[in-house]
Amino acid sequence: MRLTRPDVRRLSAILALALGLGSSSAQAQATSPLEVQGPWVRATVKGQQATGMFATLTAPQGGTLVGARSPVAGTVEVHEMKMDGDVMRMRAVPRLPLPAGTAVALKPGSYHVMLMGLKQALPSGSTVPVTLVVEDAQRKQRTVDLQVPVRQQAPAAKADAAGGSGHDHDHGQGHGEHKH
Ligand SMILES: [Cu+2]
Repeated sequence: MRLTRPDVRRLSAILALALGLGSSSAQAQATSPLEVQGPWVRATVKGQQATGMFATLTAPQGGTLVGARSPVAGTVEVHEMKMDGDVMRMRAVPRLPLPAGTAVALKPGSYHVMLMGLKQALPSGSTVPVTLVVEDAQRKQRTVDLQVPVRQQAPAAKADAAGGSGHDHDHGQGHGEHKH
């Protein structure tokens, strides 16, 4: 191969853009306080009020996730799910710390971005715009715009399906009872 390193980097940027990954990976690394990997929103059916968005977040310089918004939802909050005895409970997390260079997983049964007051059904295969609001290491608020694919389940859910499926189910049901 006679490709030099810059060539390779340019090539992968072009590839990423061609694949529609530009906003979540290549561009984000150059200009954003936040790297977002594998974002997805759980599909909903008509009449469903809420769902979750998941992704792995890394703030290279460190920061804090302080909010999110989306045109498809009336209210968007960062939440955490935790077992409280036998009951799975969900609470709002107004400030989610993102230690420098550390991947923080938003995933079913744990942290998630909660989309509430949905204005439409979100079918699998569609795309949802989500903006994450991050306070960077200098305490400046920055926004990260994402186009998030809607899926029935996590992209690589098979490996931890045994531990995660029960929570997933509770998660979905819990959302319906969630009052805001
Ligand atoms: Cu939630």
